[in-house]
Amino acid sequence: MNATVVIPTYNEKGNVERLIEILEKDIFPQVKNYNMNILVVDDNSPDGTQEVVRDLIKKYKNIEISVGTKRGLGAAYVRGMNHAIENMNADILFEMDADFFHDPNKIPEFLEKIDKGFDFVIGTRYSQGGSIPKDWGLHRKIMSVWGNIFIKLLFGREGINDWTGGYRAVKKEVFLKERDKLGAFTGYTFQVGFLWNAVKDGFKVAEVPFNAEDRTHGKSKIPGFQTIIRTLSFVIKVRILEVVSGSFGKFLVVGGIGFTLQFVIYWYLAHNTNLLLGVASWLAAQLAIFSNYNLNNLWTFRERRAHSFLSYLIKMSGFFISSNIGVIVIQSGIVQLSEFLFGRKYPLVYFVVATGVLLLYNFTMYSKVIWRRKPR
Ligand SMILES: Nc1nc2c(ncn2[C@@H]2O[C@H](COP(=O)(O)OP(=O)(O)OP(=O)(O)O)[C@@H](O)[C@H]2O)c(=O)[nH]1
Ligand SMILES: [Mg+2]
Repeated sequence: MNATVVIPTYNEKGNVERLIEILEKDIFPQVKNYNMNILVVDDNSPDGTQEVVRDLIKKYKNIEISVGTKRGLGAAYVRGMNHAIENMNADILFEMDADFFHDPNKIPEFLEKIDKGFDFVIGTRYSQGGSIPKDWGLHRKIMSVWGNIFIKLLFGREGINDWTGGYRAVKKEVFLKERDKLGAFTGYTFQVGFLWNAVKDGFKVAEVPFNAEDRTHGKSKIPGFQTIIRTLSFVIKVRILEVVSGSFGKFLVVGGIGFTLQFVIYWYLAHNTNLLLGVASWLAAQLAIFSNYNLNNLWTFRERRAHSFLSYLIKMSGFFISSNIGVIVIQSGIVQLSEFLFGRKYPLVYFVVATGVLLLYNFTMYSKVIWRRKPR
């Protein structure tokens, strides 16, 4: 198996030579079951990074360089990983900064995780055993810690504690699968977007904690405010899309249709008949339940839908019974109690309040069922 450490560089003359020497002399000899290679991805750094690397290429046989125009970190990684797979036969691709932010001593640990069957191994600064640089200014520490907490909370994926870090090892299959989506990502969005898409596609993620070190050479490119805003917008956008297209979104759409149906019928009965409002609400609910059952059966729970007509009827009876408990006890109950207490003056208010409480009740039941079926 071949592993290539892909190192993007922009003006890293002062770092890249030292890093490559350490990799070659101290780290690679510790790795027994992989052929280790290095690919420097330089975007025509004006400081002479390329010349330094070309000298090292003469010295070591396992180094290559890919030169191109500067189009951001995402584009550099896509170009580099393509090069590593096509020209260097890489099975495993490492992401690593040139500035010693990433402790090279951890490389063997990443490969152990790969050997255990993980597809995407991430270095983490935010779990036990990891840390951010002690000498970072307060401003940068706060941005880094809170940015990551925000992303972690929004994504809510257990066991992933560092979404923005750039120290990683991935199997080439992961890169090939996600490649087309990556070129457009810049800055942190590349790291977040790559990991997010891999997680969505079911690749297995493991973590390796490491202590990040601030650069001692070269210019620090403190992340611009815009970069951070762009990354956070990306996170919010993909999460909303996920919720809307997921079963919870479908549940809400189905419930919304049911609600509309029930409301129209209830409104008609309230104004055109002498039925007690509780009875009118209950009758209208029967149509909503019928609609909810069928839409959920055909759409939300498509994979688990009833296949024979008999099981369709049995499931529907169960659904009607459980739904009616909510509808009679909670919804009609509140509407009827309100009519007794306040008279027939505000049918709309009674109905909206009752339905709100019903929704909370349904949602609680729903998440309890979901929680029971998928214990994590
Ligand atoms: N090829 C290429 N490499 C880049 C580009 N931007 C950054 N890099 C490299 O990517 C790695 C990470 O960038 P850094 O400049 O260290 O960014 P940072 O870690 O957020 O900030 P500092 O460490 O404080 O500078 C370094 O090795 C950079 O040289 C780019 O546009 N093209
Ligand atoms: Mg850095």
